This record gives sequence, C-alpha cells and structure tokens, in this order.
Amino acid sequence: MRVTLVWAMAESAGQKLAQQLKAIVGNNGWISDPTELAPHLTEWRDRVRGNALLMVSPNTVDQVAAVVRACADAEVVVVAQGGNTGMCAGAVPDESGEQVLLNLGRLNRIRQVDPLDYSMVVEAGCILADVQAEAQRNGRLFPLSLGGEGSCQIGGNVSTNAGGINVLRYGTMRDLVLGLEVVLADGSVWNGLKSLRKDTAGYDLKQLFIGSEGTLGVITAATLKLFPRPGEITSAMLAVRTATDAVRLLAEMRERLPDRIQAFELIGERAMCYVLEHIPATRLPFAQHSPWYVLIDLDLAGGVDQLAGLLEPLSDRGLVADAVVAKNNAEREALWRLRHSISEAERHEGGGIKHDISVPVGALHEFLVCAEQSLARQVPVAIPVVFGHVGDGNLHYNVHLPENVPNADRGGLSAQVTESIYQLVKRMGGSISAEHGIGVLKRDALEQFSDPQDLRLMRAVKKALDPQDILNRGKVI
Ligand code: FAD
Ligand code: 2HG
Ligand code: ZN
Repeated sequence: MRVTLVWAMAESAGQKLAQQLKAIVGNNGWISDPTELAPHLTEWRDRVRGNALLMVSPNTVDQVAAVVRACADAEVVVVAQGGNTGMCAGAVPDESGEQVLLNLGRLNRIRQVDPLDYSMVVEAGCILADVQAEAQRNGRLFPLSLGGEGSCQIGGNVSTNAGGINVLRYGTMRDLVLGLEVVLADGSVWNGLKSLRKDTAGYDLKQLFIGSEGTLGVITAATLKLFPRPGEITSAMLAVRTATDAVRLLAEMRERLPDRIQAFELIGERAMCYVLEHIPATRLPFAQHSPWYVLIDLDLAGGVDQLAGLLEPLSDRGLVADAVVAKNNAEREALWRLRHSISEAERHEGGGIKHDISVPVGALHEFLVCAEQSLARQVPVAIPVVFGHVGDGNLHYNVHLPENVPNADRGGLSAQVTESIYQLVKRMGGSISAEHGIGVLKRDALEQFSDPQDLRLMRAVKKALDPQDILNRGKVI
C-alpha cells in the first residue's frame, strides 16, 4: 500500500515537472513520443540505452536557464545532448526514465563573426561543419575538424574538448575557445563570452567547463578563435614500414616545415583492410599493402612539386616506402575517405573495444610493441586495429575479438584487453582518454587509473559547481 502511494507521488511530481518544462519551451520544443525519442536515447554504437522523462529543445538561453532551474527545484537530473556523436555514452540519460534530456540542437545561431578580431560567437547547437563554413565565408578558418563534423555540435565539442585531425597545428578545442556562456546548475547564467587573448585576472573559469561532459554546466554559447585561411592544402598518403618510421618522419618534416603540417594521421594495415572491405568506392592508392600508412595535409606554397622534393631524400633513406600525392580535390577527398571511414568500417566488423589513449609521441613505438606483446600473452585471440593522431601521441588502439568467440566469453575477454592496455598506458605516463572523454563507459577506468589526488580535486570541483549533482549524474566521476 505504502509502495503504491510513493510511486503515485513520484509519478505526479515527474508529470508536473514535464508540464512545467513543456510550458517553458513551447509546442515545438519538446518530444515525448517513443519513436521520435529513440535515436536520442542511445549512442551511435548502440552500446548503452537509456530512457527519459522528456526531451526538451530550448531555442533561447533564457529557456535553457528556466529548464535547468525547474529541474534543480524538482531535484531532477538534466542530461545535455548535442549531436550525440560522442563515443562514451555521455549524452545518454540513464534507464530510470526520470532524467530530463536537454537537447541543444535548436540553440543554433551564429551571433557574431569578427574577422578583424579573428573570433566568432556561436551558440552551442551550431553544427561544427556550419561553423567552419561561416568562418570560411568571412575569409577565416575555424580549424577543428573531425569525422563527425557534419552532425556534432559546438557545445558537444567544447564539452568533450574535441581533438580531431588538425590538433598538431591548431590545438584541441581547449586551445580554440576564447570565452563561454554557461547555464549553471542552479539555472543562473555565467557570461564568460570574452574574446581576449590575454587574461590573467583570476582563475581561467572557462577551462573548467571545457571537457567537463555536461557535468559542471550547460554550455549555451562560445567565442571561438579564428585563424588566417591556409594556402592550398596538399594531401599525400605515404606507406611506411613501422610506426617508428612514422614518428621519425613527422619529426623531420616538422623541422623542415615548421607550423605547416596541418594533419599527420597514422593508419594501420588492418584498419585500412576493414575500410577497403566495407566502405563502397574506396581503393588502396598503392600497388602493394604496407604495415602502416600516413595521411598528411600540408600547407605548402610550392604544392605538389615542393612535397615531391621534400619526400625524395626521406624515401632515399628508407623512411618512406611509397607515396601518392593528391593532384586535385577529388583525389584528396578519396584519400581522406579512407581515414574518416575507419570507425564506420569497424562497425561492420562488429565494433571494437575502443581505447582512445595517448602516450608521449616519442614512446608510441614502444607502446605499440609492448601492447602487442602483452595482448599476445594475455588474450591471444585479440586483434588490434590501430590508427590515430600520431602528432598528438593519440592512438585509437581498438581491439576486435574473432567472430567465433562465444558471447559468454566476450565480456570477460574485453575487460582483460582493456585492463592490459590501460596498465601499459599508466606505466608509460599516458592518458586513458586522449580525446573522447569519460562519459559512462570509462567511468570505472577513470577511478581505477587516476591519481587519488586528481580524483579528490575533480570531486571538489563537481561539488562546488553542482552541489545537488543534477548535471549529468553518473557520468565522468
Ligand atoms: P554529444 O555526443 O551530444 O555529447 C558529448 C558530451 O558532451 C556528453 O557528455 C554531453 O552531455 C555533453 N554535452 C553536449 N552538448 C553540451 C552542452 N551544450 N553543454 C554541456 N554539455 C554538453 N572526437 C574527437 O575528439 N576527435 C575525432 O577525431 C573524432 N572523430 C569522430 C568520428 C566519428 C565518425 C564520430 C561518430 C565521432 C567522432 N568523435 C571524435 C567523437 C565526437 O564527434 C566528439 O566527441 C564530439 O565533440 C561530440 O559532439 P556532440 O555534439 O555529438 O556531443
Ligand atoms: C577518429 O579519430 C575518431 O576517427 C574515432 O576519434 C575513433 O572510432 C574510433 O575509435
Ligand atoms: Zn580520433
């Protein structure tokens, strides 16, 4: 009798909040229909499924603030969601059906572009590709670039401190944000939308929110750093024999072309084979397969000729086994299609156990050798599928298990694989998350592999900014 009564009270409190939220965002600003909600309740690999009381999509900052305030008053958890392309299920609510999903997609105005200041102010729901295009229209470059750029949003990019392919030259999102506007856990708005290059007046508050995955505040807008547009970009794919050759090549090219290397990506043979097998309209640009490939984008005044001159001595010294240089945009796109299709190709192989790790760039080769040895020892059936952003010491060291491994064994083997890789990462002074964040999938690993003092400080920050724990509860820490 008592249980029924408590349930009835909880239900009516939830329904009351839902009515209140619907009134705040208006008719076009919410979804409760299960079919429409479904894609928002799982992440793109369908590893985690959640539920929600309601999804609201406010289209003004005042509405976002009112939504968060109402949830704080009702002590109901708010889960911010951008394009939902994240790799750690951070934007998916839990299974209770009591959390409110706050989708930022309708908060998508470009507020201002200032070419003189090399900055722009955009709202959180702007799609990354649209922001790049707007910068381009204004004769400037916004350099963040990644495979999911057609659907991920600036708020998501800020909240995950996204990396991508141009970090080598321009840094991660942390380096590209000049200011933020954030709705705090009590529903108040922090206006930190400065566009200053130098500001040492107290703590750098914006940096707290960057990479916080919706656990410290809801980002509503950002001032982004713009850059001069590079000249024509020359792309090339190089076949190399070892990952060490790739690292050496990068070091030498950096010496010859300081600040001109836009992207320098490593692709292992197995990742390449998955792409060639599963992604239509792809082909290997070489006559023979190679253990490793490097895809580079260079900002060169002399274009293809200068690159050919640069590669010749490197090839003579055996650092480059083979090379193709894109002669036009179509060829360039074809090369990048190989790189950007890896995640999708892996899905066709049943999906890998993802490890988005970083180690010091100089230690990449040692990491690869040790990881292979320890997997061969501990989980001999494991199949590493390796690619990533070499210049940042960031490898996607994904591991697949063969089809014939019984379902009952997969969970245990996956855990063993991950433990072995993270132990190695820790020993080498690396990070268990170089760019995708923690979300829910790496929460236990963060606890296990972080310095206790780091965790203590993180918890103190969380408590100070969100004492009720209503922002994305259960994620990160
Ligand atoms: P979501 O997935 O919606 O959310 C991610 C996290 O941010 C969640 O915790 C969510 O709660 C929080 N969040 C979202 N919006 C807000 C907001 N406004 N305020 C507060 N919190 C918020 N990532 C890389 O770093 N580098 C890559 O190279 C890369 N390549 C990718 C390639 C593919 C094909 C795909 C599918 C993904 C790739 N990603 C990559 C991962 C992903 O695209 C990024 O993490 C991206 O930054 C997430 O943006 P989103 O808008 O989809 O965020
Ligand atoms: C990339 O670099 C992304 O392509 C995705 O970060 C990595 O799918 C992955 O593991
Ligand atoms: Zn990546």
